[in-house]
Amino acid sequence: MSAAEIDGFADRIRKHQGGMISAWVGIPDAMLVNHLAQEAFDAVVLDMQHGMWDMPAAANAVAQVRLAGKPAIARIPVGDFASASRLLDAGASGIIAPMINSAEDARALVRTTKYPPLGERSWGPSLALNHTGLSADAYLKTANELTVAIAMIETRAALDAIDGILGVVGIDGIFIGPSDLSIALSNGDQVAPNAAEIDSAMKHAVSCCRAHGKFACAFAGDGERAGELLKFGFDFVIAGAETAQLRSGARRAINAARRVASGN
Ligand code: 3PY
Ligand code: MG
Repeated sequence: MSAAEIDGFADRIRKHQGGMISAWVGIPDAMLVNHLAQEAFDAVVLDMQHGMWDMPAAANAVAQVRLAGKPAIARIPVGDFASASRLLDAGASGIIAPMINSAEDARALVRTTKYPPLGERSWGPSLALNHTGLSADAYLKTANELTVAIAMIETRAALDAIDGILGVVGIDGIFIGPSDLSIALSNGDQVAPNAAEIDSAMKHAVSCCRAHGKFACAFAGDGERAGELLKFGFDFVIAGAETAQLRSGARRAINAARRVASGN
């Protein structure tokens, strides 16, 4: 994919062009990202909230994803809006911000991810200019459109405020965190990301997004669940974290070797 096609990601997701499936990587290694990005994922998310990425490693990983012709998206740590603009400066195509619980939180995300007049993102996208091939002027004029700001909905407060969050100009879409949402809705009783109550909340979130003309993303623990979420109408889903994919791939290989060796 050319730089223009990679940067067309924001337009494609805003127009709901096909359910997208993304990789999700928390192990802070750009070479691991290089391998995963060769698979038929539509994007790669770098998880800086629960993954162990620091900024230089994340910037290198963004470059590896783009080298593979894909858009890179970064999930920042809670409230770390300063990192959001640095990751966009490094060439990320989008920012996922966890625990956005109010329209005010959503406005804080927009402030650092969008240039005026939408926000007050500070200037300094040297790597993004290299990656996109745009002049400074062209980047300034298009960056708000070429990148997406995504608010995570994963608490009771966020569900209650979802219309207000979606109504903030500059918020392009939402991302449901089903594990935290299940903990919140059960008052700390369980982590049950696939529970029926979460399904209802997710379907409700998709319909709110449609009403606001915005897109909906969500985390799924594996491919089967990701398929279900696409059927709910999500525009962009995760099909499991790389750690789970790595371990299940290893388990499958070991089991196959044992099965063949034992003649079963
Ligand atoms: C959640 O399920 O809470 C997430 O943040 C997805 O990783
Ligand atoms: Mg979460």
